[in-house]
Amino acid sequence: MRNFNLLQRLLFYPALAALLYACSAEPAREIRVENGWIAEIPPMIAVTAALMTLHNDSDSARYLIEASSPRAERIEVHRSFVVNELARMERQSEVEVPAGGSVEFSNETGYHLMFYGTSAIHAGERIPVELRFRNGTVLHVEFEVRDRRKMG
Ligand SMILES: [Cu+2]
Repeated sequence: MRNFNLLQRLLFYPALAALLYACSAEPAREIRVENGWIAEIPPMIAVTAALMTLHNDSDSARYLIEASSPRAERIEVHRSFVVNELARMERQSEVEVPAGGSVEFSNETGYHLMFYGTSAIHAGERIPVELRFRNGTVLHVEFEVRDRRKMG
């Protein structure tokens, strides 16, 4: 019995240490958001869009799958494009952030976060946003609200 306990302890502590290390060190650093911001919207309009740059400092691709905020009923990941001179946008099930690389959410790439059911937000406010990745990473960030005429 004593030998069994010793074996258990030898197996258990490294496993626990690895788990604690994974919890404390893994999630936050490998993916980061730069320059996240949301377009200000006038009262009575409940839809707006947010832009950002996602950086992946890890050595494998990461995939953004979901976003949410206490200030929006829901957020969808979109990409806009032009078909027959008409602007369209399409929901994305995931956006790849390449290993050691980045993805811009901008007017150039068309990627944006679409906020639905947003109460009036004003330039200068900071809005908490949660970003979820396919590998389980959850990122809590703040987006600054800016005048939409400066969007792009
Ligand atoms: Cu959209």
